Amino acid sequence: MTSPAPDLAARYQSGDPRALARAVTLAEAGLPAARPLLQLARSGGIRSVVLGITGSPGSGKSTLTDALISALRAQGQRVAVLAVDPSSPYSGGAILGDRIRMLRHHADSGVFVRSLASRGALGGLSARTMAVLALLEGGGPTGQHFDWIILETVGVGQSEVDVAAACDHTLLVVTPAGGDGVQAFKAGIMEIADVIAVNKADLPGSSRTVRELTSAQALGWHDEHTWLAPVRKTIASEAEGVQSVIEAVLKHRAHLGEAGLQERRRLRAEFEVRSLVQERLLRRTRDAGGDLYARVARGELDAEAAADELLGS
Ligand SMILES: Nc1nc2c(ncn2[C@@H]2O[C@H](COP(=O)(O)OP(=O)(O)OP(=O)(O)O)[C@@H](O)[C@H]2O)c(=O)[nH]1
Ligand SMILES: [Mg+2]
Repeated sequence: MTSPAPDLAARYQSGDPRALARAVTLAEAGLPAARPLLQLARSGGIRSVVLGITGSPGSGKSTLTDALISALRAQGQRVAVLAVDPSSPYSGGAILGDRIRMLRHHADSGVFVRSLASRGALGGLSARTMAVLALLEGGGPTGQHFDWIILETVGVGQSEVDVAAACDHTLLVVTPAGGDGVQAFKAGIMEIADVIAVNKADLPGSSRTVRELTSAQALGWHDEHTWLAPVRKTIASEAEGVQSVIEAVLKHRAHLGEAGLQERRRLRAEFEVRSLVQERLLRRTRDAGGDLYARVARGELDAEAAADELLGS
């Protein structure tokens, strides 16, 4: 078992980027050596705007992230980016491309970029992603911490629901429908978005897409307290509309308030712990289940009894 260098915690707390990188590696691997660092990290409380970005493959999430980094840096904000590759065929070479693009921020000590392979047992975001987010928030003394942490994931399968559970704010990136026909938005997607960017607004159909989104929101149940995700047009490749996205996120943060933010953090912790429970249960059922399944298949044991046996063991 790897244990951290004795001074790792001290270097991590002092804001040493190499210590942070090492801590992230330990947490990503799920090594016990990360646990004391994580406790340190979490004792620092809320210091960062944790923004999840999701949306279909190719919608412009990485381009927008890159533009957000530049805009935030221009305002003196320190930014960490975590790109989660759900290991789907969609994003095959894209992570490498993203890395290259973000290299222009590489020499900037106010920017920290890291890619993670998603090893979530269910193909979603794993508890390890949550641990890495906590490390990013907790590193360095106040003033040298990251003001913003951006989590980019491809919106496939479970991951876009997970991203909402993992972050303070969720930015959904969509693209104009183009041509004819009403754009179909995946069920549930409107509920998880706190801010919506209609990116590629240089392409035809963006105004109609904005209208479709806002009228879909108006149809849903809401009262005067309901947060309706602001819909903003962006041209990420030209860095257009980026400031209005930042303002919309901050408006959502003000809407949440201190109590709302604390509640989001509690939900994030719940998500993390439940992910760990799920992973462990899946591992246990995979490792211990072999013969049990054959017995169920042969009619020797009913499935409910097999489940009891696995959970009780
Ligand atoms: N026309 C136009 N193209 C854009 C815009 N923003 C991004 N793109 C292009 O869209 C393509 C995909 O952009 P990415 O930023 O890689 O998209 P992504 O959502 O991160 O993609 P995945 O990570 O693979 O899901 C690239 O070729 C970008 O240059 C935009 O505002 N307008
Ligand atoms: Mg990308």
